[in-house]
Amino acid sequence: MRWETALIRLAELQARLLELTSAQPDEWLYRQFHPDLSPLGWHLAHCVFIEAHWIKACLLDLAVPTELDELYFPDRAPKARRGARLPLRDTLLAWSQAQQAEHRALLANGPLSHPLAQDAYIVRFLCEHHAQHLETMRMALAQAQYQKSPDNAPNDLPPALATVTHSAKSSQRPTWLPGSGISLRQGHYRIGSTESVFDNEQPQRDVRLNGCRIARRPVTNGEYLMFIEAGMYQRPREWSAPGREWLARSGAQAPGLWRRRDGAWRQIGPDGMQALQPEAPVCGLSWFEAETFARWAGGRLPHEYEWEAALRTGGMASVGQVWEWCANRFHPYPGFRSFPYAGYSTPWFDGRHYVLRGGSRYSEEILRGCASFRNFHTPEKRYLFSGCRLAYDA
Ligand code: AVJ
Ligand code: FE
Repeated sequence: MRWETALIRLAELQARLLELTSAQPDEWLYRQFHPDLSPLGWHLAHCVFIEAHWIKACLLDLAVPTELDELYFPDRAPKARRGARLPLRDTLLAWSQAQQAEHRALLANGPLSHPLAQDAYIVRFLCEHHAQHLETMRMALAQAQYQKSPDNAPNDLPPALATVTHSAKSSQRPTWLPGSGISLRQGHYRIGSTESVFDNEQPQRDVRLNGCRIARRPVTNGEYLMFIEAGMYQRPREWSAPGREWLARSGAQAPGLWRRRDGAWRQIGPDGMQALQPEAPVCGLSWFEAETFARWAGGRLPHEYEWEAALRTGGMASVGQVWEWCANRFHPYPGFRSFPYAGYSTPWFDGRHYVLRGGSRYSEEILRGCASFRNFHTPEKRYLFSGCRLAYDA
């Protein structure tokens, strides 16, 4: 990518981080809306700090004060302590804006000679890094909205019975129409990317797939309602052993971003609460819910390679509406080498993280609908903008 193009993109993402943070009430910059999510102010400052690390310290060999390391390197600062240690609003915003401008100025004179500057690599990496933090900030905002909008009918029918008459619906399952999906023939498919800034998408290679059918679109709210109305949250025996344990522990009765108001389901997003749209992709699922739903519907989750092959084959609709949980765990491709730092992927090849593909409607455009991009999270998370897609053996 041209250096100038990468710089324009970086400036856009910097501005978006600053705008999103500035738009929040004071107290919201410091609050942790979920134990696994950092305060909004921390995300902004972390992104600024990471820019300084790569541009000043690594590329230009400039001295960078080390006293911020303890707060803004994620592995050094426990999430619960981040809010209390952040500077006050005005200082935080002014510092961020000034640092961002300084970083742009340092890059403005053209490509630097450092190897990491080749093809604007580190600038592109920063853009993709910031884009992911922006989405996490939107997840935190959705949690804020969730807390602001409690269910308003506590003595209402239990959730499984709340929407329509239960008995008529309970035996219904989404019907898979043979031939309606994308047919992936047995054969070899290209996986990974040579252009991606991320180490975990490389090296690119061909893998052999057995062939499968994969739905053209993600599972919808309407289809997921059938799963709820069939009483699946009340039937632990239909879940896998770890799924059952999660179900008991979480007390879940519906997707993590659903609320019940006036006897009907609503969807929570970063901007507030909306009526649940039956045709829209279901959003806010844990991997356990996605996996159990797929089995109940007579199918399974796709392996991430099947997902990638199907996207490249064409015909997959609504990509970029929700992240889609895949069947498999996050793992290194054969010949994996970590860059630009070991912490981006390597710690998460721990057997606990599952892959998500696609991108959500709250993802920045540069992340959305990319064939090779691999997101990864632990399976109990349900504050993500996450859904799923059905696959079937051929
Ligand atoms: C790949 C989205 C799980 O946000 O924790 C951001 C990306 N890595 N800064 C995360 C990331 C370092 C990562 N996810
Ligand atoms: Fe980060």
